[in-house]
Amino acid sequence: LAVSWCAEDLTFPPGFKFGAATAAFQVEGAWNVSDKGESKWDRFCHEFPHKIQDRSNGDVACDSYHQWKRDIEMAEELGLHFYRFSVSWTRLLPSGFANHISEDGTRYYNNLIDGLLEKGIEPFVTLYHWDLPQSLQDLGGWTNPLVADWFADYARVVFTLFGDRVKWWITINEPIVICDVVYNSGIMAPPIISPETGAYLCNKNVMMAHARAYRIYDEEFRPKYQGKVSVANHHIWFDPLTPADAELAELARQNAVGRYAHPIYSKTGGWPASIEKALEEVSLKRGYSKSSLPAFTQEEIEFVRGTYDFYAMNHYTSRLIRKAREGETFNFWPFADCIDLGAKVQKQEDWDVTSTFWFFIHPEGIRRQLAWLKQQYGDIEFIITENGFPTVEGIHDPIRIKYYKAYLKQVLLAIKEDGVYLTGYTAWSLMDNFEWSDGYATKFGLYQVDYNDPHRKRTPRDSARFYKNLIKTYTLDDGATQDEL
Ligand code: PNW
Repeated sequence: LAVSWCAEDLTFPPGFKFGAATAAFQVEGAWNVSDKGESKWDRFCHEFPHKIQDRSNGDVACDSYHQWKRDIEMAEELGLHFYRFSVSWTRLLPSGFANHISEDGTRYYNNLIDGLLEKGIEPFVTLYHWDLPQSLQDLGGWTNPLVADWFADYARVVFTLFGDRVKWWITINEPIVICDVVYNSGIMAPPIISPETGAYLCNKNVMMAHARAYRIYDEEFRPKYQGKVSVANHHIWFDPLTPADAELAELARQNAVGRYAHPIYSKTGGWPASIEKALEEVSLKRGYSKSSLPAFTQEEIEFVRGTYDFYAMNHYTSRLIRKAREGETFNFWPFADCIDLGAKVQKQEDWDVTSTFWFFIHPEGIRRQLAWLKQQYGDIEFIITENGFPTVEGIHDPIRIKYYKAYLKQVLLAIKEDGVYLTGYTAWSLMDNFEWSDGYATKFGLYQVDYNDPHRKRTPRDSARFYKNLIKTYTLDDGATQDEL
């Protein structure tokens, strides 16, 4: 596609909003301060230190529990329109259940929310970013259908406490990671490997839990607060390796995207038909009596369908898809291959690699993904709730700036050329933080965090200056430094 660029083309539409994100477990620390309960990630790091690259944990992390004023100051320095952060379930509900609400936890989030609003920055709040109470994990966690009840109770508490001031809500961050990555890989909490059962039980339960929270907001809180609620889905863009792999690539999209989006965003609801069929076939072939993908009742289909006010997408990278050859082995989905579809993934030769094994650079992927979503689910409002780049060290990060520029240029193309109704963009992350199984070794921050400093000093990287300038000027057009990745 040949596009001629003029200065105006590199400008974001008026009213477009820029933010940055973090998540509770990755930044807060204070894992057992006051009455806070234990989460599955606290347990995982303490019990299996070897599963974390630098044998670290979230006990102190960026100490945002104590440093929240500095976090707000950074958001203000950048000129962010919104700050996306998550609530720690066990900081607010130490037992995991709504029988007791922590005063300390309530105070912490009130301070953060009020402090942001004082500076004119909108709080954009995720209810669940992977830190399930260990008490609920002990009862089966996301594979137990009762999780929808527990999550609904928790959501109602959060909406009740903070709904007067928070207008933007994400129920659950990246269901595909909570289900497919967790139960296929063993590299995340809990380390239970159950690709043929656990991943699919979780899939349905997460859809139900999201819908319960959405319906609660819709019925009990929207009339007085008029906020917006969605779920943040993580999408890797899949391109076919050869034209012969086109059908398989589309099936892989339905498996990675459709299995988490179709029940909510499609006109018909429920699972994507192609996936329902493919997974039933493979389950029967494996000797199960029925599909591993649990069916929805008609009532459940209706209950989940339409439970969104906008589409929230996290996006970082792309893959090429091809048919597996006879006898080939599979790496775990969705970072890699999909054994259930007989699909192998690889990178395209000209895509640059990064310090992170799952992360290849392919800016066009973000545009293609948005166009595909619009074509599948219609002309709805989109917000990019995460996009960002990993490095291992340094305050000077030209490569991160290059990544942001290249991806944001594709975002502009999606808006201007493809007519995607995209109203906001979120950089991951405001600061370096606990990058799950990478520990503190992988850094996504616009701000560097000094983990040797007891106060976890934060220092802006060059990319922070780039982002600040973008938010101020609304344009990517900065002349000579406007280069391609
Ligand atoms: C997201 N993938 O995770 C999470 O929401 C963040 O907590 C995390 O720190 C960030 O991205 C960077 O890793 C990902 O399958 C989950 O490609 C899945 C993938 C990528 C990132």
